[in-house]
Amino acid sequence: MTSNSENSSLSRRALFGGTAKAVTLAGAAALGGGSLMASGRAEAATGKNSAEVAPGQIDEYYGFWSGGHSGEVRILGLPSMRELMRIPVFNMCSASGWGRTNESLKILTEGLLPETKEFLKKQGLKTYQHGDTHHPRPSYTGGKYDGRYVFINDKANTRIARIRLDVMKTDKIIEIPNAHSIHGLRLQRFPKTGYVFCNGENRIPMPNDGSVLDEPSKYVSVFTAVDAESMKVQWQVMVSGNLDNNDADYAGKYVASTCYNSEEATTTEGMMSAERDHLVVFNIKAIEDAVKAGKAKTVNGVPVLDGRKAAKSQFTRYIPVANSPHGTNATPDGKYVIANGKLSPTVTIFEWKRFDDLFAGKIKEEESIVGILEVGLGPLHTNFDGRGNAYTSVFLDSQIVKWNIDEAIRAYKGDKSVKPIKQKLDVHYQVGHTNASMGETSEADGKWLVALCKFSKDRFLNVGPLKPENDQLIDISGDEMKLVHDGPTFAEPHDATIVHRSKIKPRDNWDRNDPMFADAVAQAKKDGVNLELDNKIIRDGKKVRVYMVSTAPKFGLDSFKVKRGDEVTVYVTNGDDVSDLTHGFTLVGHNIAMEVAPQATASVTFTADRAGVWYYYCQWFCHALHMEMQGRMLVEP
Ligand code: RUQ
Ligand code: CUA
Repeated sequence: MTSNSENSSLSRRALFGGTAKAVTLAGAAALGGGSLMASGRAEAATGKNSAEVAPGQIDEYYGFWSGGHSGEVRILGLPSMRELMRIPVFNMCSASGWGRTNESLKILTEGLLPETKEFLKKQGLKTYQHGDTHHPRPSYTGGKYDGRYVFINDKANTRIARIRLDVMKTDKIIEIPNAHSIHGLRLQRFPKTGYVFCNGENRIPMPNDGSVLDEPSKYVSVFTAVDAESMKVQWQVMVSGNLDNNDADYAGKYVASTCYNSEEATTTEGMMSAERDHLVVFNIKAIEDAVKAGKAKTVNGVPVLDGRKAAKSQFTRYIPVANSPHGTNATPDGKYVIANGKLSPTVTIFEWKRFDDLFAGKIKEEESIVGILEVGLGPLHTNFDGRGNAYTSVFLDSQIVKWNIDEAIRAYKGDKSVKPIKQKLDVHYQVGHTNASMGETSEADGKWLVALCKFSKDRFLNVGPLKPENDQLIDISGDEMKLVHDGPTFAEPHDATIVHRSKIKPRDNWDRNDPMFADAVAQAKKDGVNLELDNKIIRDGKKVRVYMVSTAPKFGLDSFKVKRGDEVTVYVTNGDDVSDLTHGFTLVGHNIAMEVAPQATASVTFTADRAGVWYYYCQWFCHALHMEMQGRMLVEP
């Protein structure tokens, strides 16, 4: 029915209709023409902070960067903005063998739903091959980073993952039942993490088994709480509208989430038609009590409560805010939470403690709002310096807007003597998330801010039609923000968290008792093999287990022989107890490569179905004789 031209004339009408929404969208459309970027380049300038990290010097902060649709997480050093490491999470990694080794495949498969496993098997796959990471969040104890984990969502395949900060590797991945694409992800801050709060963005039928199809009024979206230690889903709450971003308070009582599409429509126009959407507030205690009292229904093994608007439950409150809010950010003093307008040029400030009265029925929804401030076109996310200032990323204006929280509240009350907006800084271009050093903790230190810009356009050498994003570093230590660095990044860091290096203590070498390779240790024990000393081939019917120790520059076995059709598992243990001495194992022509870091064991299983001579070699440069670190697999026909 709708041809392309009808679609485009319809959207043109919407664009030039003259409303605030239309202006917002028109800006987005103009982007394609490149006419929006009138702002000149901000000159690099040095504030009282020095962004220079000389050769041999070490950064003061870790930055945990999402890798967007690359499916990974990256570690950057700040202020240098140097990329230090990539942590494969939902993606397959050619270098480390993530997605190919037995250890990583276990993590990538064990948390999948049974029907997903079945579906993937029919596609000839063991797991999803990609992911879309947005929100990397380090764990808390008492509102401060505790250096245990980073959690991250996968919007594409409705999963969440946990990364261990002692080894900087993913150790758990689970798929969330009853939800459809996990977008917002934040953590319980107090007393500790605690729960991982996951926003199911899209609305679907529950259960989504084909019995309901094109009846959107029957769809729901769900809010999920996962236990951070066991990585098991604890409970879910059904919600009206589409959940976007959430944040938790500093008291362990509430989580707030922006929620768009109160219209519950399935078209873009429909989703924008109402003037107001919501901030949904979740009452953790009320939810826990109801789950304990058995008031939840069980769907796919999970207790589910009805927190939809019409249910008028004690689990949720729906506070009207201007159309399609996006980011939700809790202030580090523990007092406020801010919803960022997106289609409205405003940020809305709510006071956490008023939610007590709201749930007690003593105040109306709107009365939990203590401020509304106009910041510019397209506010998306806000972060904090711990000195009472907020920094909001404004997408369409391509600016970071610095404003004072107390003054914004006073201005809202009618005080005309204050000017809450302190500065607007051009960024390049179309900024999404912004994050300040320690800004999501009670220890916000106000030194650095990053602006994760979605477009780089003219800022770098032209690398063809696909351009990098631009992650900019801003010094916020003084009265004025100063742009100090441009950092090109590949698809697509949505969000980042900046953690002082004192909070994280990674290991140098693996512990031989690490759970990552506990299965290999257990199998070796059964085979009477000492993984650290023995080079052995164990035949067990058609299964062959090859154990070898790699010590620079030699594999424990120069060759091993198997029969065509054998199921072969190769276990390589890195016997070098030397920092930074990683080995690898690449088997030519077999789709096999794996990383074996100091004191680790890694393993891979395959069918030896190609008769002949096949070399394996170490792909991680380890020694002057690294090229000679090789051996042969001999496959009998
Ligand atoms: S959302 S650009 Cu996926 Cu974090 Cu706001
Ligand atoms: Cu071992 Cu290269």
